[in-house]
Amino acid sequence: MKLYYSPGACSLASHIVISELGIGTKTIKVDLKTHTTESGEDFFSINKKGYVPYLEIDQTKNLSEGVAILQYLADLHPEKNLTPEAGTFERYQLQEWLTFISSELHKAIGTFFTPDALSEAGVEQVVKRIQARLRIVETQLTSNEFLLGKTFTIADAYLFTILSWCKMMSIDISEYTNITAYIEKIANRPSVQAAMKEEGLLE
Ligand SMILES: N[C@@H](CCC(=O)N[C@@H](CS)C(=O)NCC(=O)O)C(=O)O
Repeated sequence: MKLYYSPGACSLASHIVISELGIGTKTIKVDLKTHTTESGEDFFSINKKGYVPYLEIDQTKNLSEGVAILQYLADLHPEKNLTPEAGTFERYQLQEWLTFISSELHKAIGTFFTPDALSEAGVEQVVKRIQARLRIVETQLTSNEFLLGKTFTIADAYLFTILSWCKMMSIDISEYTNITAYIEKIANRPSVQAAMKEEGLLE
């Protein structure tokens, strides 16, 4: 199995999950500016969507879309409890959060990777929307150690990855004390440290 990733991109969530599971998945770096892999292959010829994460499972199966990849990986090792079992109500709650992170946070915060695409008024509107969504996360973390309760799940790997962009984008999150403590806690997990080191994000 191979994971195509770019350092610090949304693919970090899948990388963290691979690290949590302790499976020796090969990781391949992709330059998203040129869409070439570290060995010089045209990434579009591997994944026609051209974006990471991308998981090559075997010669006949592959997956794109982070939310699908995260669930696929977690379901490989149910004993690691990174996701509630498929078919349970808790699994739908996990999917509720994964969808929220993907559509309400990932794409909104990701806008700032290309800030010139927005007018000043546009930036203001997007920041307002992000702040409203962050307040939802802040409230959820008031009584929950992790997004879904007492244990770390794939939703935490994803949320941590996206929240880590706020600093880079100069989005002020200092008023959210639960979120700030949560980021620090997740950042200190050995799996997260290992994945970040592998991506060259930590010494
Ligand atoms: N819908 C995809 C979006 C993935 C995505 O936005 N990937 C970004 C990095 S965070 C990317 O590879 N962008 C490069 C491109 O679109 O060419 C998912 O949720 O996995």
